[in-house]
Amino acid sequence: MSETPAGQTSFVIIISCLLLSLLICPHSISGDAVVDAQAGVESPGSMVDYLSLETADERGERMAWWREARFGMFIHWGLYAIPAGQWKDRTDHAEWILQTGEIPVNEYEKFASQFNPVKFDAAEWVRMAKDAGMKYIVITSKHHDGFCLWDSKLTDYDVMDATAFKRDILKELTEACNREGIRMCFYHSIMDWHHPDYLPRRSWETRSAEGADLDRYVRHMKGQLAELVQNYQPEVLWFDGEWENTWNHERGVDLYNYVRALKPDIIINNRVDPRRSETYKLDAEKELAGDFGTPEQRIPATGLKGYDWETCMTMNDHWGWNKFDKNFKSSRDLIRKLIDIASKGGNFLLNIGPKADGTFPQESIDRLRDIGRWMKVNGSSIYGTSASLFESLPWGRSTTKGNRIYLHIFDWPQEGKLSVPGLLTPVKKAYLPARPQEKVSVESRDNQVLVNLPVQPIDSMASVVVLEFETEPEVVNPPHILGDEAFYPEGTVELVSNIHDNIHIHYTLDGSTPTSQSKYYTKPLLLSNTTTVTCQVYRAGKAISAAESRTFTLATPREALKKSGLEPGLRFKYFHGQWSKLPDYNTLTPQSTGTTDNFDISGRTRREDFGFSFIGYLNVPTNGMYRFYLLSDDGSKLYLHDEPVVDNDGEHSRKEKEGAIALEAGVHPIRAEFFQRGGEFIFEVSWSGPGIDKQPIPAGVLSHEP
Ligand code: FHN
Repeated sequence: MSETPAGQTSFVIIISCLLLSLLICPHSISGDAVVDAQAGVESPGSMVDYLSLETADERGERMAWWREARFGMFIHWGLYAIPAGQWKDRTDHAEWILQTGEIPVNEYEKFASQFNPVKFDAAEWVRMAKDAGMKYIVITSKHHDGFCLWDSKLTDYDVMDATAFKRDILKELTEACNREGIRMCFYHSIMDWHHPDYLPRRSWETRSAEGADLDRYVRHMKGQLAELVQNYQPEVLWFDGEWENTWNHERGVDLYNYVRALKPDIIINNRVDPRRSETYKLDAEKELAGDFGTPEQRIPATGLKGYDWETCMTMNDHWGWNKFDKNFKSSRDLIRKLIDIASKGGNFLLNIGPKADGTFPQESIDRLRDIGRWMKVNGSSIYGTSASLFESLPWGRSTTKGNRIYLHIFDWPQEGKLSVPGLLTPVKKAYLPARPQEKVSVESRDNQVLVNLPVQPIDSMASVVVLEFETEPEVVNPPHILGDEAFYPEGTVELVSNIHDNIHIHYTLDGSTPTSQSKYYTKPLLLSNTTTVTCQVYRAGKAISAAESRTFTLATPREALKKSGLEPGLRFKYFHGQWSKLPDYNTLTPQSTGTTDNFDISGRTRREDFGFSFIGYLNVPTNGMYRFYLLSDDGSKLYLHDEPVVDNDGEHSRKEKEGAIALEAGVHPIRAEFFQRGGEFIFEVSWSGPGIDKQPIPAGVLSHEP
């Protein structure tokens, strides 16, 4: 793809505007030059649309190094390292301390004069990342607090002008990375709690928003991104802080294209776009900007199939340095998380929160060293691999690369006999990367392969066995048994195999293991009673997969209540409080109460630390199985007859959970609870049922006691 001339032109305009604007714009009180950094640059949206123009091959070429790398270091470092997690009587803060400690900006700025990390050694940081087997580093160029770790011409609120340190941290790190062949990447927060033009202000702030101009802030942010990209050539722009109501999809797409125009081969995460979910999907009706998904502090159960994705995770419980937080994950846990992520086709971005003096916490150093030892021997089972061909392995994980399968053994088999189910391709040879000289024999038995290993585990962290084949290996997994666990009045079950040539799926309905004489699957099974379905894949009359079994239950509809005189809508209670999961609202005094048409949280009076409880009745049109859905950020729960039907509790980004219950036609007591801690928030209650496609529960079926 050719570089867009406009991209070059706009950059020249950007820099000339920067220089011109610095001559005419006074610094604001907060140290941010209120600079119209992008005055004269093409208006947003006039950028080349990289999202739709790029072909799959071009994208594959651009993503190649990132997919090969699989493992990177995240670094959260900035002024927040100075308080080290403590503010007044609380010690659970970190990089959010300005917000969680409600520290006024002009108070927080004082940390800058204390920031002098004299022990900072970029070469040492990069060496520790490289020795740990990490291939890229993502560091916070600017976190939500707005403080810049590079010499920005667009603000004095940076390490060169506001601190005694006066060294360009990003420049030193970039040079060290270039020397060591490590890819330098920048985290950059869209949300900026310092810049006078960023909106919204924090709910507790007294700093005036008078004259704030978000479009001017966006031009400022683009100007700084131009500095970062042009001066340091990062390989990834890792956006964050995209969830506030002033940022939207259009701005995200524009920013994505703007940064691509600055450096067409750069990779950008999905947090440039508030539409991000944990999958990354570029489809017509719901285009998402961004090149990879970013599940945080979690590993998606089956990965994000068909997408590029990266789990980011802390070693303890905080991103930024908190000297009180000793809850570090063990080296073994971190190695097994790396393996688990790679076995699902993802990257692992493991975080370090350096101390104010510029050193890594010793606990982090120790874990990096242990991981490096393991990676030195077994890194080939991670780098450049793709997801496991096995849907699950009872003793561990696996990854795939060409004509090799890497087995990662967490639980060592009895007498060293490792069973590998469903391998259809003969094994050419097997060996141990940790003991290349040692012979490893393999034998085939029924529908599994037995690998004869030493009696004792090879590596307590995780042992790797390589299986090599003449061609790319083929694996048959146990059939999928698809259907709703509980059904009423009838249930439908489908049996699906991951392979299709010359096979039958034989099954039984009495819990016994099928044989070649059992019925085989030709169309969906119709159930009218509680049934256990057991099935197995057969080829030429022989079982080639493990058996799979699932029980489906005929549900008894909950009886409707005899109610009259109900009034339309729900009762609600609104609460203030800070929770990490739903409290027992019955024990709390509400800020306000009232009635509302629906599960409506617009009555909130702030953006953080609030909750709702909605109570009333749901009028169900006919007997049947009803499915309920809760989409929320943060936590939520739905009850019918005081029985939890959907549990989406906890602090999390937007996430939907569902649950089903059989109901008789008529009125049923319903209760929904929600809480919001910080960041983006959303709360939606939907349902589906006989003749009802998935939709928000309409007001017309909700009522409450008068
Ligand atoms: O608010 C940030 C948080 O401080 C941290 O940077 C994480 C890392 O991915 N991202 C946001 C929370 O999702």
